[in-house]
Amino acid sequence: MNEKAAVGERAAEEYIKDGMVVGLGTGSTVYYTIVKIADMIKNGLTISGVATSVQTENLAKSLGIPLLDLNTVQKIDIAIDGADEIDPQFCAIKGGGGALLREKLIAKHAEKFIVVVDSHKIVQQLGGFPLPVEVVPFGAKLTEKAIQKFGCKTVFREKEGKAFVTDNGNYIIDCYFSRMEKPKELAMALNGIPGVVENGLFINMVHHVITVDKKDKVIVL
Ligand code: DER
Repeated sequence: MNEKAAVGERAAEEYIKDGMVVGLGTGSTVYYTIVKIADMIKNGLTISGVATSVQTENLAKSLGIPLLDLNTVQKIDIAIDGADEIDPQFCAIKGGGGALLREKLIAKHAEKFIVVVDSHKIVQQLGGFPLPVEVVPFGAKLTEKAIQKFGCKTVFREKEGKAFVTDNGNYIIDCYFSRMEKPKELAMALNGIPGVVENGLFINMVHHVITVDKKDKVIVL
């Protein structure tokens, strides 16, 4: 079974209604949601999208999904996105694709935030996946030192041998924690460091998770 396709498409079928403003996530799982939405538009659905990355913006445009500038939007009815890890309390780590800042902004302002993940993303405790932290380039090495004080190994993300730069012109530091005891407190503390723009911990934001159970059945949690 292609779990990504199954959960991605289910999200579109389950939640997307005529007239909605839809937050379009970033990544290989929500890709299937976006393709399904385009298909539904071809069959008469009317929605507008707000994209969480340039990558998603290009994908949506290529599929004929109408997009709005986020600053012209009064309300986001629903946002659908993937995640790198999510625990039973629906705390998630996102940012594997480097889009966490725009994803978190849109998720926060959406009336409903849906996460689509294949089964191996469901974990009992966060931290197996490194936590992405977006930092401004100015003083980034000093910001990294401040982040390390939280007990993690840090690696500046690279792409094709050069520093990875986000859609917002910032760097990503991937933070490896042996155990992530208190994600909520960690998220707040990290954002208190001057130079940190945002982190990939999505706490108390997820309304529903669509995944696959042990019997290969798509379920909505
Ligand atoms: O970068 C992100 O936050 C993505 O949503 C990521 O977390 C999920 O990407 P995937 O669906 O390709 O695994």
